[in-house]
Amino acid sequence: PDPVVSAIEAVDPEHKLKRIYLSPKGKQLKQGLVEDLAKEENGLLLLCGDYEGIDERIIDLCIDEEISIGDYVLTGGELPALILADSISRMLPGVLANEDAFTLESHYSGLLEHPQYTRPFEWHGEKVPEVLISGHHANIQKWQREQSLKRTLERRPDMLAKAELSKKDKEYLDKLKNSED
Ligand code: 4H7
Repeated sequence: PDPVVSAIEAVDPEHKLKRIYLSPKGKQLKQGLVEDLAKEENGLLLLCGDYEGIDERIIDLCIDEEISIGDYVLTGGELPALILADSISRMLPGVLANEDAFTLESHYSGLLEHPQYTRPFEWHGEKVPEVLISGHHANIQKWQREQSLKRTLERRPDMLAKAELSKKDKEYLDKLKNSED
């Protein structure tokens, strides 16, 4: 254990950083945890294990939090560390080019995102939905919200239980569910 602990202490001699170990048996990374970690004032220390991981006593004595990026096996904790760093850095002020896009789009609703379209209007016989080129902002927002709800119901119904849903959202979902049967 000594070389690993020497490395940790060289980086963070006074234990000012939140020390995180990336491992498959950690707490699963979710957007809520990303947002909490983004608020961490002093920054993070990310420790990556390779081969069979590290001596459990290092985790017991030196690590604040053990995190997994999901239920699959990798050869090392380096890619999980990069994924964690990416998810957190996009929450920090000044990282995304468009600050407005940051506040609007990354406010995490707990729903899947609606489809996106670019130009041209028609491509390989496929058209962009008319409402999106109408210029009618309110109708566009309504369409996008409904697409998010529809996709989440179809692909990740488990997410709906925790999502922030308005009365209108719930009415739309009921309509979809009733049209299924
Ligand atoms: C720490 C402990 C993270 C790091 C054990 C790391 C998946 C994730 C690793 C291991 C990781 C994740 C030991 C797990 C050897 C695989 C065959 C490196 N894999 N190993 N096992 N999901 N691998 O965040």
